[in-house]
Amino acid sequence: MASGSTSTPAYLHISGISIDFSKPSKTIESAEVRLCGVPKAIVSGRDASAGTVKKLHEKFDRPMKLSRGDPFSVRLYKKRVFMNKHEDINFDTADVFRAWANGTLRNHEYCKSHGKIAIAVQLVENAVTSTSGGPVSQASPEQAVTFNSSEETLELHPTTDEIFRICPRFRILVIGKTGVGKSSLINHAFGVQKALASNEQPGQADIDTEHISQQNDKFVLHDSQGFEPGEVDNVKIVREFIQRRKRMETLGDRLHAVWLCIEIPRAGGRVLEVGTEDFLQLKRDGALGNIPVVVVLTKYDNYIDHVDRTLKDIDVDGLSDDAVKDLVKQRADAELHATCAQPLMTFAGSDIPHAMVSTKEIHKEMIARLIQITEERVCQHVASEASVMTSIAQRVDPKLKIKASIEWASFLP
Ligand SMILES: Nc1nc2c(ncn2[C@@H]2O[C@H](COP(=O)(O)OP(=O)(O)OP(=O)(O)O)[C@@H](O)[C@H]2O)c(=O)[nH]1
Ligand SMILES: [Mg+2]
Repeated sequence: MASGSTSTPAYLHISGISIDFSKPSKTIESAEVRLCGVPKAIVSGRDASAGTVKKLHEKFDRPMKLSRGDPFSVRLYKKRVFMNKHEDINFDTADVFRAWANGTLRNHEYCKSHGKIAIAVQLVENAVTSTSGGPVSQASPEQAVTFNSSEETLELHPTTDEIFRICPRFRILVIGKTGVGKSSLINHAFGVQKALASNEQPGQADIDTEHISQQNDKFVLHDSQGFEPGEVDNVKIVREFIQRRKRMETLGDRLHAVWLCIEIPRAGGRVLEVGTEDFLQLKRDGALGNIPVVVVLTKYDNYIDHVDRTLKDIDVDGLSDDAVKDLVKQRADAELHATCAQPLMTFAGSDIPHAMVSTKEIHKEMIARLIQITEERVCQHVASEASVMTSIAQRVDPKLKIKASIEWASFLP
């Protein structure tokens, strides 16, 4: 039977999964599905007498909710002699949605082959149960919204389900002058290709506009164009926005963090300008409340290139390529400490952390560090639920998501 659906739904639910290893080449010990980095073991269908696992299948009593941009994979653990050895089979979730919308799925199953392994993912659209615990039914997206108030919507996982209900998205305000690298940073941090709608020109964005990406709907972005020296209007707009969001009733509507982006100045330039100082002063004086503000110093790689260019022959004589790289990094970090980190700490104090970033792949860990700093502050100053959403929304470091789900589990009764 074809799926019969012609439009692309906002969500699909995964109601079960089957993995067939019956072709002889693999020696699989166990497997799990991983949605947004949160693992769930596939345990049914094991035949202990058979030695190695030939088939696994799992039916989820509470189907897992799949959004279009969610990372979804199956992890296979090889037999014990290769302890800790695993292999991830990633699914292209956009393709899953496409296949559903095209009506090409047989029996509502999305099938994928990986070498000699066959995986079938059973899907339902907007699965709901009745409060009486009756059978699973299917509903249109509109119906599902109505059912939400009176009936239980089936969700991802007991733990993440609870988090999504309390705080459906990580809400962040990104401030920075045009060209400092806001959109590029968001794209890398949250794994999206376009952070802002294409009809919006730089500088025209309204701070109240909620940008939600189809590729990752776990975060909502507000955007502001930074502070020009001597111009007080934008400081006022941002302050009022933060105060307005602070008064909102639900955690999901409140702002969870601010990234104030500043491009690392070229040698001799000042890191803080008057408008930025005015904003940081507000934060320091408590006028913005608890909202975590992280200063993000962008385009670190440009500074590395600059230091590299200033090296003299005598500095690098006899050094290997790696040693030259280390030397450049040490010099850059020492200079940036003196010209950026120190003045920032002196002005902003220890309550306003900073992180340097670059969107170049080799500096990926810098964005992971920014996420980690942000997550810690959100946890301390906003709410643990929002900090878990910070980790779930990011797409830089899968380990953070697992940590988030484990930590969240300890909050539950
Ligand atoms: N070298 C380098 N270039 C970067 C980095 N981040 C962004 N860029 C480049 O800087 C330019 C501006 O980046 P955007 O992300 O569009 O800047 P923005 O702050 O969103 O600018 P507006 O949308 O105009 O406000 C682009 O050409 C990016 O490719 C980085 O880490 N290193
Ligand atoms: Mg932009």
